[in-house]
Amino acid sequence: MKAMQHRYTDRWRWDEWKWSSHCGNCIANCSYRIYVKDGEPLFEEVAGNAPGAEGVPDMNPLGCQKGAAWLSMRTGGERILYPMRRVGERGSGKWERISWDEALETIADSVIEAVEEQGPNSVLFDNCTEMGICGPAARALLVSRLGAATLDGNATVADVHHGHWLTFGNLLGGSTADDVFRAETVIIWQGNPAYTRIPYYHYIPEARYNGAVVITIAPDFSPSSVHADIHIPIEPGSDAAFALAACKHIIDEGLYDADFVKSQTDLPFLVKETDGRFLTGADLERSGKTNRFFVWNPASGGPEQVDPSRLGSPSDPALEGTFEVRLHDGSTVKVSTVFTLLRRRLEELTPEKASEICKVAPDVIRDFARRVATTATKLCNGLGSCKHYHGDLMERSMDLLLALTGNWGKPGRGFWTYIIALLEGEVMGMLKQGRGAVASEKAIATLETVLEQLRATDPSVTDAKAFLQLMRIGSPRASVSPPAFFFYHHCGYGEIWDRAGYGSSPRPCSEYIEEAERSGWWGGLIKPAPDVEPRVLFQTATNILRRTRGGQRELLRHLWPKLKLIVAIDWKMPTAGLMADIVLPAAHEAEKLDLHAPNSHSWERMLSDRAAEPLGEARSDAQIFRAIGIAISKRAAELGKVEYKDSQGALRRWDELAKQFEQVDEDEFEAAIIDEVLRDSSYTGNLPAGFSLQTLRDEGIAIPERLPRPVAAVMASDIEPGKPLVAYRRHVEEMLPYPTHTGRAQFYIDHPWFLEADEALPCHKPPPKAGGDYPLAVTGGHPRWSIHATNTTTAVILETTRGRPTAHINTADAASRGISDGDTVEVFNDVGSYRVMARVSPAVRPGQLILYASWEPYLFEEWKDGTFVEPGMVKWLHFAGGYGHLYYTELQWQPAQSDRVFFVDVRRVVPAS
Ligand SMILES: Nc1nc2c(c(=O)[nH]1)N[C@H]1C(S)=C(S)[C@@H](COP(=O)(O)OP(=O)(O)OC[C@H]3O[C@@H](n4cnc5c(=O)[nH]c(N)nc54)[C@H](O)[C@@H]3O)O[C@H]1N2
Ligand SMILES: Nc1nc2c(c(=O)[nH]1)N[C@H]1C(S)=C(S)[C@@H](COP(=O)(O)OP(=O)(O)OC[C@H]3O[C@@H](n4cnc5c(=O)[nH]c(N)nc54)[C@H](O)[C@@H]3O)O[C@H]1N2
Ligand code: SF4
Ligand SMILES: [Mo]
Repeated sequence: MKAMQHRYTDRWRWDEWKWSSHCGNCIANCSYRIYVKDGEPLFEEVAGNAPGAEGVPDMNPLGCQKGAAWLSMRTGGERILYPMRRVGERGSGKWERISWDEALETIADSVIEAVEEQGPNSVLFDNCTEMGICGPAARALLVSRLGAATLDGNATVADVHHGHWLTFGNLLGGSTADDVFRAETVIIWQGNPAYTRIPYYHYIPEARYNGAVVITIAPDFSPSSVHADIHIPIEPGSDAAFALAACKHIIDEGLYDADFVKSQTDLPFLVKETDGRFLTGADLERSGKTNRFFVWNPASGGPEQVDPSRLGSPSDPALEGTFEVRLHDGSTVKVSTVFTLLRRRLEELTPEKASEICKVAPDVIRDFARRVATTATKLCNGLGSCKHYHGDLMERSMDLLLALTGNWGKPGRGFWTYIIALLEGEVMGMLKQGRGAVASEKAIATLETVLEQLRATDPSVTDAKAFLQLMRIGSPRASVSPPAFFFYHHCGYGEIWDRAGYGSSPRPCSEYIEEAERSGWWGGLIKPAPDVEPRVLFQTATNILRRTRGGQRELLRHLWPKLKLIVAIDWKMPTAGLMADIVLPAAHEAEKLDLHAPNSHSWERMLSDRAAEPLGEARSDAQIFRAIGIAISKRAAELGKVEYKDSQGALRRWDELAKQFEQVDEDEFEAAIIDEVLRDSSYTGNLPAGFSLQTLRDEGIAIPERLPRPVAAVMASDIEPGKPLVAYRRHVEEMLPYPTHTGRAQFYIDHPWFLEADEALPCHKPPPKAGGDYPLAVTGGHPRWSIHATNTTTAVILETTRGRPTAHINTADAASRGISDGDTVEVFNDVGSYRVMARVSPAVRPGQLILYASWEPYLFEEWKDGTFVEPGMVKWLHFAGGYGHLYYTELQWQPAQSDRVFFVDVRRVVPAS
């Protein structure tokens, strides 16, 4: 008893504390304090310093069980403490400890050789889960100065909301988490916030106490269904049918908000019945513009041009009808409004018909529709819809539902999703040439000039469009590249993507990819080029073999043999590290200074300070990239090399890599990065006046006074201190156009491929039989117990679960195959197989198999994990470009792999012991 008492009181004998936070890729933003004694962290606890807003519960306490266990990962025996070099075959597990100098020299030599033989695009950087801004900032310096390539992280993970992009021309429509409290209906759809938004989940039950009805739409009785008022058990992959039937009911019953639809959307726009294209200025006048659109004016009985600079003008167009219009060549065509085409499309999709597809009772669809139409509805849309092959159709259907019911841009309505919550200093960092205040002023001046030039080109160019346009222009020159082309040209996916029945393309997928490349839609973005061999791969805070769909199966076979050097930078050993050549020890979160990477659940930024010395020879990610840059310059000089040709053929100097890093002392490197971002953010009014790293150290939190300008423009909203942030307000309140092709929330995409696919309007399409004709549909999700694989080897966390990978199967499906809980089963289809423990549960929908995407592959037999059965399809339509808002900018529109609803079967192999 006495000893226990001491253990308790000892805990409080700390001599100082430091601000802290964790992993960037739980996409939460929790502030902790680490208590330190004699230089060693004792424990950490939630800081509870998030501010509150008026009329809603405050955010605190932000935290989760992984956060509570984060420090145990520092000393729990999982760490890599020294640079390691492989001595046996890749994956043989034979390593030797080497010095940092030796590791850096080997890396530098391989990079120099790759650059000289294949060009710098043959050096690839892959990243994802880093803690904050310093590692990524240092990496960006290295990659862009070297001219190497980075795989776009939003597509490698498949968090691209294709459907929302098609509708809104951006991905920034998320309000803050506290706005959920003001909703009357909360829909949890394609996500599982009880697991994945743990610190913010309290707003959902709090909204319920406040009178809201919570609805979860999910095939399984998911953990987020447990606390919902209504669980709608949907057939996997049938969400568009469900949503569109609800839309039809709303239209048929006249429950839609006609004013909202007429002013905010393209539903009143006229489309030519002849070719399915919008009626544009170019149809009506010889010198007319293709980006001017028309509605029908019932008063004049003719088409009237839509004002491109203001929504809702003309103010009372016909929403429905088919009319005759005379074109400039003298011919006459029939035109219909998009709304009329929509009514036609939905004609067959009665709740009864949809019920056959989504297996939800017709009356449940009707009740749901009526509720959404009559209440302030918040759509808590997870990133699950991004991961379905036809996820774009699902999201467009959800968007349509919200549009018909006037459900965004107002308190308690619209989307609660994930957006990277940048500071203005980070945005400026991309534009600045050099450091310091003078460089900031110059960057702002240049930005103003370019924006002015862009706006002058056309009155339809709003600030949002101009900012996005600017990013678009910069994209080919930046180092980031959409990874689908890399998968296609260098990783062997073309064969799978072309398999009959696996996708939905009328012709083989590869024909569309080649057409997209020939059309120049992705000009300058395809890295490495098809004729360049990838040579060096750096992986920081990611696990390419686990994360990539079909990863181990395809990458080990097609990519690995081409790579002369694979470097993993991690603080413990990921499977892709086990298959690497060199592993570099990264500092744990408690061992480095960083500005925590946040998410738009709230826009505050938290500090994470250095509470302890790095263990062993670990270094922060930022320091590692700095050291690599300096080492490359040094080795080039030793080898007598001065210049090299980059992948565009321009000359670059080897010594510039070191120079840019050596401008700041090693000890000050991270502090300088953070301080500059904070000062720039303060300078532009994003953060309070005079805000610096010292302010953040004093206060632990940076509370923005307004959004960064580009974000405010695209989100059509801004921060009002002390109030929840509501996205898309300015569209609704000020009639500011959307950054889409038509300037409206756009439901009709008249790109030729979309017309070919019959997806100009949203519709339901069944998930293709990827994997083969098998009875079980695989879905997944992110686990409660781990941030991806990061915590799957943490002892204390493993003790809270079965401690090994499990796949969840329905009781009846298990019984019919003779499977009992705890048996080892083989999951198989036409592309592969793996073995896993069965977890039998009636909460799983019959016909569904759930594998939470988290486990380290090496925890499975022969390291064969779920990726072995994942086909890893991308949807061909997402290679489309050359149309209005269908263009690439970093993190946005681009193809990404799907992993939800492909097909497998299961057989028992080893009974439970
Ligand atoms: N604890 C924890 N938190 C995390 C993460 C983590 O790894 N661990 N990862 C973070 C990251 S990077 C991301 S991307 C997010 C992801 O988190 P979420 O956005 O919540 O997405 P998922 O976990 O993929 O969603 C899984 C849910 O989708 C539902 N679902 C599956 N198929 C269908 C379907 O066909 N229709 C419908 N309607 N529903 C379906 C299932 O019920 C399942 O529970 O979580 C973030 N937060
Ligand atoms: N089938 C399927 N696949 C999926 C998903 C799915 O739902 N289904 N989800 C996808 C999604 S949304 C995501 S976001 C990805 C996530 O995929 P990844 O980001 O690749 O996730 P992890 O496998 O956890 O790898 C992260 C590694 O970073 C290390 N790490 C943590 N912090 C740091 C740090 O500060 N520095 C360094 N150097 N290392 C650090 C951890 O130890 C861990 O090994 O997975 C994707 N893959
Ligand atoms: S792991 Fe993420 S959600 Fe959990 S406490 Fe840390 S920052 Fe918050
Ligand atoms: Mo993610």
